[in-house]
Amino acid sequence: MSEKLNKKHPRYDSLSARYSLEDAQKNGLLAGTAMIAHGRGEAFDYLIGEQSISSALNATRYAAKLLSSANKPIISVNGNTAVLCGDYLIRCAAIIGCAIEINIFYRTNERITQLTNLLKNKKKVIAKENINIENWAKKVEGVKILGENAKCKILNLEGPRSNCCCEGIYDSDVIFVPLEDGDRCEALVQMGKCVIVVDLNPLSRSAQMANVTIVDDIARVGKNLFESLLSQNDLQDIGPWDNIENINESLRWINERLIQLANEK
Ligand code: PTJ
Repeated sequence: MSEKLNKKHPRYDSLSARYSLEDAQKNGLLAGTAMIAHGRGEAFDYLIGEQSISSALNATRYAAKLLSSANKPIISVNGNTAVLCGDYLIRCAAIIGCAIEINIFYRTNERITQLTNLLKNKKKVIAKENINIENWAKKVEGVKILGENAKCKILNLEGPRSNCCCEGIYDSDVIFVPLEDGDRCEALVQMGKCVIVVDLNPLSRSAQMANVTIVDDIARVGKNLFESLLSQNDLQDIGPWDNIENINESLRWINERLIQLANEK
């Protein structure tokens, strides 16, 4: 589907994301409700202006700093995230030196296996990239893709969505977890983890619960996070962090944009 798209199309990014999700849905990688979740995100992205606003860029830079200095960082990936920015998150994990855990809300063994294969195949391609980082191929090959042997439980959470890997999410101190659900985000915070979420809806429960909230599209965040990790020097001056104030900044942005749009009509 995506090959038919003209790169000059004004909605190229948005349409190619939709088509990637459509293909992935047909191949059984996504949850049945994945498109609904994506559509909800798109609505907020429209209000934001389909761009990474300064509060989001600051949160992303702070996330890069936290992930780089953590003892046991982990990147958690669900179906939508793997399809929309699996490549960039593998690059980020290679720089951080952490594992990626496939941790999905609608858990089936088939989906875990398919998403594991997707990321392992992406790793092979990314390892061959000409990126100016010492031992790049080795670093990429070293990124563990966890998720299959989920023998531990996220505390205070019922059902299969509480399953996680003991050496991954369970043991982590800093967790990057895009498009998370509110209950699981709350449970992870209660376990004492530093939780970084990505959510286009600044008012969602996960956005409000997290320690660091990036109000931005996951595909843009993947690229921005990678660039922040590459330029470590720029990260020194960030923090202390006021997450509620940063979320409020994104709400003020949306508010001002709506007033501006209304005045243009
Ligand atoms: O692969 P699974 O089984 O883990 O399922 C993944 C989904 C996303 C279907 C599942 O986690 C789910 O149902 O999520 P929710 O509760 O609908 O929440 C999704 C949140 O992510 C919403 O608040 C959306 O605004 C937001 N969102 C959707 N697409 C994006 C996004 N945020 C950032 N970037 C996006 N592309």
